[in-house]
Amino acid sequence: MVTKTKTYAQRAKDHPNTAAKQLLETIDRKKSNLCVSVDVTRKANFLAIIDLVGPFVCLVKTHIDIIEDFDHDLIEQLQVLSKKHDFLIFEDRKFADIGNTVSLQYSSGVHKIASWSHITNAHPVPGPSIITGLASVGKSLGRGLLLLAEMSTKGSLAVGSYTEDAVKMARAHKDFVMGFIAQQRMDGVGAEGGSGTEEEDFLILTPGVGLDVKGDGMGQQYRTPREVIVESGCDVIIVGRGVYGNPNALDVDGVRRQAERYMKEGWKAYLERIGE
Ligand code: 5IU
Repeated sequence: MVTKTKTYAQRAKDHPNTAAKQLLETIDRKKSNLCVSVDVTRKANFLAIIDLVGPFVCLVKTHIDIIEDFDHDLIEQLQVLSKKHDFLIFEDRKFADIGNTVSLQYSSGVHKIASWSHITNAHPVPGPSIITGLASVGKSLGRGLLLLAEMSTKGSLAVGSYTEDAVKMARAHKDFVMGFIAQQRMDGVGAEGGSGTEEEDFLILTPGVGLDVKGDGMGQQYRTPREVIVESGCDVIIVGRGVYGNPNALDVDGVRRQAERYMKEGWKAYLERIGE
């Protein structure tokens, strides 16, 4: 469990992946391991929420394809907010096709994800060619890829040998894969002899985090920041509705308050984990 007890700053210092290094540096600078997931369908709401939570997050997670009035100006404004508040951008695209197709989905179309998203993610289901396909676009831009090793939903099939094989795929492509979407640390998973390797430092970003409810009635399962960061050794908590509530009746002070609350809980858990 090497990376579990190291500080974010120590890990940032010699991380070989540009996006991972940027994220670890941002976490350390802002003392925030909170990523807010902004799953709303109107551009104005999307930007308003990001401007409110910006001071409290290291990362903003997007689902750009759900925005009904998407335009290029939205991306420009998102980038302005990313500079203003000092956070990175993670498009939660969950690529899942053959290498050639994902390289086009990543670089082209309406959204041109690779041009603005520091981090994106992919299902390992097609095998290693999904990584090489995405790397052919993103690597030279200094982007990072997260593999979906596990999911937070009830009955997820991403368990056991599937998860182990995802970790093995990542180990073979450390130049572009910076970590996992998972529910626990992956150190040692799928490794010979069952131990983690000293030289690998995959970041674990974890959705399914909430302080007030345990689920959403649609399969989502929530755990607390402490369970995620201390007990499971993950690095970044991803929180959506727990922060922004009802996007159609935006409570401006409430959003700010919840973002600060989750940021503080996430940081407190991290300090406990590293023994401070
Ligand atoms: N998300 C999950 N669970 C997963 C993966 C992604 O919840 O296993 I992979 C996404 C879905 C949504 C966000 O965009 O993270 C969680 O939002 P809520 O905190 O509102 O449930």
